[in-house]
Amino acid sequence: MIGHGFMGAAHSQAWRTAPRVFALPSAVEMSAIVGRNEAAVAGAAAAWGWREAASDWREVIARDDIDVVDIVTPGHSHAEIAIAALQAGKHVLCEKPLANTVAEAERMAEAARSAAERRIVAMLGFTYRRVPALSLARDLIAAGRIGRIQQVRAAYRQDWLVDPRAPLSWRLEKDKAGAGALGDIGGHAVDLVQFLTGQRIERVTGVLDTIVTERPVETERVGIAGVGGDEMGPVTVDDVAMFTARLESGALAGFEATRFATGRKNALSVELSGDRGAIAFDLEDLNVLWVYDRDAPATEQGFTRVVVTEPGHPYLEGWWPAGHMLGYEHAFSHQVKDLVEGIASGTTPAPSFDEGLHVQRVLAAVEESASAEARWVAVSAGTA
Ligand code: 4PW
Repeated sequence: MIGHGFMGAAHSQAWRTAPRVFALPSAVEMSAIVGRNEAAVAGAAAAWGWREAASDWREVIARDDIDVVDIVTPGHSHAEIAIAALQAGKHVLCEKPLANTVAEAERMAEAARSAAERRIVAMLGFTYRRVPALSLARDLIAAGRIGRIQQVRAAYRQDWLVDPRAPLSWRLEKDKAGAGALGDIGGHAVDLVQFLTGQRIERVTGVLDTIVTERPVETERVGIAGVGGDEMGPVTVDDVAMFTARLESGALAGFEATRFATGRKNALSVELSGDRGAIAFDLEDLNVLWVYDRDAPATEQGFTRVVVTEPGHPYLEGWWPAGHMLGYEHAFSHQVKDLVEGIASGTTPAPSFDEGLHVQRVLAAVEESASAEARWVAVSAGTA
């Protein structure tokens, strides 16, 4: 594992847990965790169950006893590490976003395509696809249960930046994060809509906004928000992104990504409206999928609350008896399960780097649209 922040903890937990819950085709050995801060990475190794801590990722990637490289660093280092690992013949799991720029993402996708010829797997960590309710949603949509999708609404809403004193963590620095709410959480919404509909986004129009332009420089990294001091620094990314998109079928999708949705903690929500029914989901209630069937008798119409905790639901076979809930961390174990199975069969599990590249292109198109002044149409002042 390269990196040892929040995502390092989440992925480590999954590497420990998945082999105990699912019958995996290969054993998992948590060999080494890598980071520049020696004390911090040694602490992470001990706390999360890695056999050793290391400080040079190039040395670790070159080792014969390493088969898989899990990249959980900020986006600006993904391309260099992932390409080197694939070229060294290692399977790669890369946290989202694939990269910070389309050019980097293109090089990564190219490296993944050539690695695939050697049965080397390169998987991208858009983990929410593996929340059972969302996997179920995908299955229902693919089976035609809501018919032709005519409109989609997707939002990823958080509120950890509402406080203007919340510090300037790396997620607010363009050179490390690539983009703000747009890239960090909007990318999840884009991936989810493309995953659920099975369609790519072809056109977008959008706006970006930075509500608080200066914040205290981070003095200590704690969780996502961190701790700040007296020194101030500029926010170089967006706080809010709102955009509309046209899918391959022509259907319209509306998107919102924000860290200023006061009261919304981690609300990734999606609603898909079809000509036979509809599906709705909110990550803040992640065991539930709302399903609407237009064929039900008029007297019984309404969204049905499906509790996705039965052994027959996706990924549920390994967990608890029927009716027992899952949480945020479980999707990471499902990701490890699919990755290890993919490695054993020589097939890259979705999302591939090519899918990540397309998400990156969508985000870049939103940025381009947002920077084009021409999109704003002034409302006429009128005379009355
Ligand atoms: O990928 C996202 C992050 O960068 C996450 O799913 C949530 O928002 C948690 O942290 C940020």
